[in-house]
Amino acid sequence: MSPTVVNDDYCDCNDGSDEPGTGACGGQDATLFFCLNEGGSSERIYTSRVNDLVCDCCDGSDETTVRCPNTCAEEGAREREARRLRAEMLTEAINLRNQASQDGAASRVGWLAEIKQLESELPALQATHDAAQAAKMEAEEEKRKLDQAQKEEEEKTKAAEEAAKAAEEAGKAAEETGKAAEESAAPVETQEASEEALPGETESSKVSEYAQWMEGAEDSLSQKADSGAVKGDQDGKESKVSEYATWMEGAEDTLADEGHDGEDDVGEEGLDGLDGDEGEFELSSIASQAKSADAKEADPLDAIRETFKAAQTARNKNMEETRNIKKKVELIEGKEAYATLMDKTLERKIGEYTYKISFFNNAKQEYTALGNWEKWTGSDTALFDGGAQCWNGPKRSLEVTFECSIANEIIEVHEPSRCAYAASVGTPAACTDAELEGLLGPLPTKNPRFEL
Ligand code: MAN
Repeated sequence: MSPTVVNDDYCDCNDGSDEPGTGACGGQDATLFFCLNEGGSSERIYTSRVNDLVCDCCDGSDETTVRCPNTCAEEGAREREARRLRAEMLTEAINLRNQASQDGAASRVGWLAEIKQLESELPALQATHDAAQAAKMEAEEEKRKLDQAQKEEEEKTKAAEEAAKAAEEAGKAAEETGKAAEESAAPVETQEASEEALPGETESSKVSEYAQWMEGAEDSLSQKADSGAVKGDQDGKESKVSEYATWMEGAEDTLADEGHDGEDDVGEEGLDGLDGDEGEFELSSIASQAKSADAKEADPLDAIRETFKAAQTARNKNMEETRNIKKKVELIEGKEAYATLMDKTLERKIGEYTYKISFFNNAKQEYTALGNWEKWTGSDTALFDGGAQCWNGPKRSLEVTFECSIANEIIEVHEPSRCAYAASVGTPAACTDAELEGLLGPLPTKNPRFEL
């Protein structure tokens, strides 16, 4: 191409390279107009801005037809002051970051030591747990057996009570029979057989024993009715009858008081009438009930269970602490300066909502969950997700971008799409040495912003 086509105010090349000094090739960003801006920051601008009658460069070099005053010295001074202030803040922030980084590293060492300690304590806690668990299982098995035995005993007692009741009824029937016999003056039978049939009175033989005895008593009563002598008989059967009657009276009271459920206390009257072997039988049943009531109050198994629970809690606590500390260690791996945010909640009201971000746990918009800490997504970005379900939308989530700042603070929160939030969080941890170095050097050349 002939050199005459350069800056002839006619665009010959698509990349605008033939018109760097005119606006003829506007609309492309491959070739930009450069203003030196002596005393200020040099700048590249779109060629469409050249000779558009608007002063863009502080030295006025982009306009040939209008006179632009040179403002570079003032602009340069303002920029240098802004950079100086930023560098000052950054120097302080970097000191804070370095301190935080050291503290984070120290915390990490401490956490690793804690993990080691916890892990060394775990085997003993586990052993105690296992022993307590075995003791509990053994005691429970023992109790199960005892309960079973007690149940059987209770069933036996119940059966005996029922038998006694039946006996009472039979007794009444016998009395009636006796009366009838008396009335009809039936022939007297011998008593020998029934006398022989009275064995030692044991609980188990009580029913049949009673039946046998009752037969004899019946006979005896008929006989006595005949002879007119009820008292003072030498063979003692009459005393047996009255003894039974006394016992029965007591037993009746006892049963009435017990209500047959074995739960209520037995009244004194229930015990008064008890006498002899039958009495002992009832007493032992009452005693066993009382015993089981006591057992309810202070079951030794409770203590064994408590011991196990305590051992389990201690073991689980150890394991949970280890897990939590390991999480912390992982979280700040390579990001030690961010340890200052650990367990810290930053809060800021933006628009109608107060946002709360708790590191590294969860984020909230008022009481609405924006999510739980999920992970780092980059060197200075992170994600909270799984928050409250958005009506007709996704679960809420929050993306955090960390920015260099002198303090830990929420700078901004917005909602780029419904229920997907983005926060900018300032922290010294995000400050870089590179930025400070840049600020301490010469003013950089400005480039156009491409968001146009
Ligand atoms: C609430 C807030 C808003 C969100 C809507 C979605 O009003 O959480 O941020 O956009 O719910 O319904």
